[in-house]
Amino acid sequence: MAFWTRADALSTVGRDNRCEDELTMDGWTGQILRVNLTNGTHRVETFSEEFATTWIGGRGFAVKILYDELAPGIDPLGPDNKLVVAVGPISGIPAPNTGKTIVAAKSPATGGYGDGNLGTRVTDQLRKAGYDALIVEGRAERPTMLVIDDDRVELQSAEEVWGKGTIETNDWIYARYNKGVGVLNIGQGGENMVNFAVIRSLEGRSGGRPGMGAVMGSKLLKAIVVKGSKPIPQAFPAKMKELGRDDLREVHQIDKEAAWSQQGTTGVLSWCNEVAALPVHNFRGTSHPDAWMVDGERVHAARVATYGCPNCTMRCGIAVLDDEGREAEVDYENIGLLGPNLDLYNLPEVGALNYLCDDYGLDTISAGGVLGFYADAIERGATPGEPLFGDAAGFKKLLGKIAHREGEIGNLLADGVLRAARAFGHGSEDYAMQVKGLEISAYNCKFIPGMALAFGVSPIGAHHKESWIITYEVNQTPRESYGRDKAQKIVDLQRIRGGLFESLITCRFPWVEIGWGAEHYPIYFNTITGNDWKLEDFWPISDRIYALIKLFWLREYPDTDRSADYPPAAWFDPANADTEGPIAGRILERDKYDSLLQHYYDIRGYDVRGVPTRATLESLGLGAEAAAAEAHATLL
Ligand code: PTT
Ligand code: SF4
Repeated sequence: MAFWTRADALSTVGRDNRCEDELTMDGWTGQILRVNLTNGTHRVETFSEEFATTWIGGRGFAVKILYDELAPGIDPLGPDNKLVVAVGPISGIPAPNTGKTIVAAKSPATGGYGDGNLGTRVTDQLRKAGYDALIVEGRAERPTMLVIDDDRVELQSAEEVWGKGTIETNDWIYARYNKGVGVLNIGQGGENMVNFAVIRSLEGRSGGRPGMGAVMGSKLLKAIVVKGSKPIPQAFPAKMKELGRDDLREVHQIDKEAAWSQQGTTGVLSWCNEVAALPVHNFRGTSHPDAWMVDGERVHAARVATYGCPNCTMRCGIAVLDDEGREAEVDYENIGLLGPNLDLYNLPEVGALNYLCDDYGLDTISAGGVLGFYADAIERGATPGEPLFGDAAGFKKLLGKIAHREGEIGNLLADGVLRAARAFGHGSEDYAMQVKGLEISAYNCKFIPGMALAFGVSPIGAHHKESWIITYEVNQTPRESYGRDKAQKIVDLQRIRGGLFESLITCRFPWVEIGWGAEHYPIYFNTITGNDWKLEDFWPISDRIYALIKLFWLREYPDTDRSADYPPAAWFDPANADTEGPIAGRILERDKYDSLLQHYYDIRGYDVRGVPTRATLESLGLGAEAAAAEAHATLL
């Protein structure tokens, strides 16, 4: 066990021209805590105001740090990878839904940049402890818990809970500290380095789909606990307090009136079923007559508890009882992929799979994708095995094997669908539902071109969070269109969802779900930082973040081409078209998808491979990064 006080504090990441006693700047603490698990040291580093306003926070800080500090080709599960936990200027401020944090690292699932966003008390506690980001590097010798208490940074043994699930681990931590501390922890999935292991925080909150939990596990880091007591630096604290209080009240009023408060994200299931967008039977089908049995109304009726992130009145985490009477928090993605995608239409059974994913610390989306793919591969004869679709008990057992990497199949499936498909062969890669190695979220886009492209060009692999164009596309545009307007809409959504919300950093649901205008966010930003920015001032920053993420991928995959931005072959296969329903006989068209992709590249200033051009990089202030990138690949 190592214990540190603020030992070798104050090295610098670009000085901020302030004296060392005065480390804060309005809106940011100006400090990053770096912890090395190999040698048990830590140091506090400062960053400049220029760094802050160039990258804002959250994903912006994370990609800049990882791009600068990770050598290309490192093993994502080796000691050279780094885990970045980062917040932003409005994180943790008492204003609507600001309790979110980014966790980021090189992804073991994709080999590229990976991150996730989760609600946690770490958000405000890290800021109150005096840091805008935490970098964890190296690898501990034994199972370890990192405890940050303002300036005190301590490594404690976590041997007692190694091998335990996230629920028991969380209780163990709460028994040692009061419940006000911020906690990030992993379960057996992370410990065993399952490629889609997530990090868990409060009840019902999970993040880091592309294996951020596995990165923690590879470092033998079971948990991070954060306590802080300092004020968060703000330009106009009294004004912010008043504004935040009024806006929290207003959001709550709107939310109470909205259908959202009844069903949360699960409300979208019946819509997906109706418009033929639901993943059924490993994405082979797009709707099912029994889907109503696991829809938002059923979830609302079965609700036994409600979970939420800090500073949130919308509290979207709805818990139902699973088939063993345990509380399971169900979201649309979880139900879609662990339910209809596996031919399961019994809510308590679906809840049980959800509960196990939470406790093992596995991503529900990828877990559902992996289970569905394996059942499909058996059915199609690509691999031997007993039929699995509809077999809740069989899927539960398999999840346990995956979480423990038990046996040949458990170990293989723990690597995700792409690697499993490569091992099975027999053309199974065509129906391995993933992009860049990350399993597709619960939207079946066999005839939704814009949303298919959104998965294709998501910067972390197939995640819906960057650009959820689907409702706009299906409800407001000709679904069969591959026009430039859809590519433009994707870029617009990426700028706000993947750029603004992921760097500021705050939950996007008030904006997405109840129409809380985006114009509120520059107001919060300005009140906290003392700046005078408009919404459009954030777009170049968003574009810069996306471009640097692209360079991260390019460095890892110098031979990349546009095929990396394609969804799986199943969505282009006429034999896979629905035979009845609203999209009967329709399927994505490859040449038209390619032209839509080209529109996207053109709007973004990327070349035909999907790589930002030198001119684009220079216009985004990434000239130095462009020059460095030339060492790995040619830029146009
Ligand atoms: C997110 C992904 C999602 S997206 C869901 S349901 W969703 C799944 N939830 C899981 C879960 O639960 N348990 C589990 N073991 N794995 C899970 N994996 C899946 O993780 C999440 C909410 C949701 S619920 C969404 S859309 C919004 N996402 C936001 C985002 O990305 N950014 C942002 N600024 N605000 C957001 N608000 C909403 O937050 P990942 P959370 Mg999660 C049980 O992290 O890696 O991005 O994957 O964060 O605090 O749980 O909130 O219909
Ligand atoms: Fe968390 Fe949901 Fe509230 Fe967003 S709306 S902050 S995800 S509880």
